Amino acid sequence: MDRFGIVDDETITEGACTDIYFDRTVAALTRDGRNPVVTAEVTASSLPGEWGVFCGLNDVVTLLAGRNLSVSALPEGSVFYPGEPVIRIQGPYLEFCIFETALLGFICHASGIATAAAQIKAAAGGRQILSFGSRRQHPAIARMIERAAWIGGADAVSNTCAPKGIPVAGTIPHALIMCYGNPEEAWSAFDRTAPPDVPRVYLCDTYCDEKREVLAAARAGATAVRLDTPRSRRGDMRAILEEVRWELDVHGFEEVEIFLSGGLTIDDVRAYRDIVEAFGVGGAIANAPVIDFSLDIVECGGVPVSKRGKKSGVKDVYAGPGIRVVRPAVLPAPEGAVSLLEAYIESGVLLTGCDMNVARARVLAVIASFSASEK
Ligand code: PCP
Repeated sequence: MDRFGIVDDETITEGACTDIYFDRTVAALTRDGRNPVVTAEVTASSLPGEWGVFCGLNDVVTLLAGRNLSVSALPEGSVFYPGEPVIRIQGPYLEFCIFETALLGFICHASGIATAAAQIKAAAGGRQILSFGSRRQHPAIARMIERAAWIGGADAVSNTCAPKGIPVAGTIPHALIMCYGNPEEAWSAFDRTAPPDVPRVYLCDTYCDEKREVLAAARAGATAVRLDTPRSRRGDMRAILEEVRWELDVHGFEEVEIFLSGGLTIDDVRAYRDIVEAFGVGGAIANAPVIDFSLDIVECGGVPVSKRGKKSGVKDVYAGPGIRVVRPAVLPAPEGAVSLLEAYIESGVLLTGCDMNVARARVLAVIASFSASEK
């Protein structure tokens, strides 16, 4: 079934979602009876910022478990830097040749989203980030998007297909206000039907000036007001936000929080984090540039090899106090440093899975250490 242009799980699992040159490679090697034992590494030579968040390993281990391969990797949610191998695969080349396309697709996309979410979360300085962007991508990958956004540090996500355990947040669209013809009736209808634990966040930009609508919302019982002011009306968004805050405070609604959404960038989050309690971020997370990972054979038949521009031989990533370095795995670890690569598959046997909450905790710990070192 490809009613929505979707490649199904089975096609991916059997290696049929691949670049055709891998089919040609399999044909050539099989005909000539060649299937060398190799080590391949996955690295990114450059990143959208200084660091990236590694994500999508869950799908890689699902794809490769049960094959005659051993796989080590940085744990999901690890912050990584250009040139560091994030995955190491060892075994007969034909065991994974046709899976390269899907494997890279999994991690390029998920890591791009997790990296953007983490950079935005770091910029938010403790304010909430909500992932609102699953509508910016094909619905078939909504679960992957929300998982990656969560691992990257988003506090909640909007898509109801998010993996179980991720908080799903959202209140009302402009459509509800259109259906009632005025915000007051729409807010009231939402209030009467939403479960009690759903925060009463009222959308306040539909027909009138924000300042007027937020006061009406506060009087109607809003716990927060959401401004989704269209680009054409923004002018000076900072001034609008300050005015809204002022009017809420002066009318006795100091506890009513301000949420902001609509085309937000990381710079907007940085610019308004002192006055906005939560940001709904769509495209800036869901449409994040992919991380350009590539997979290269670095050892063939026990001999270090590489194409031009790449370093041959099996590598390891080491970290310790003041140390972060990639070294040939044949050399001893630098003093005081430990290898960051962990075994996930040993001769086909899956050793451990990837827990999204553990991965997220890793990201949040690094973000906290970055902001501590900025102080
Ligand atoms: C949606 C929602 C958020 C948007 C998406 C986040 O906008 O209101 O603000 O995505 P973005 O960061 O990529 O803009 P609309 O499509 O305007 O939805 P609606 O009018 O139904 O609220």
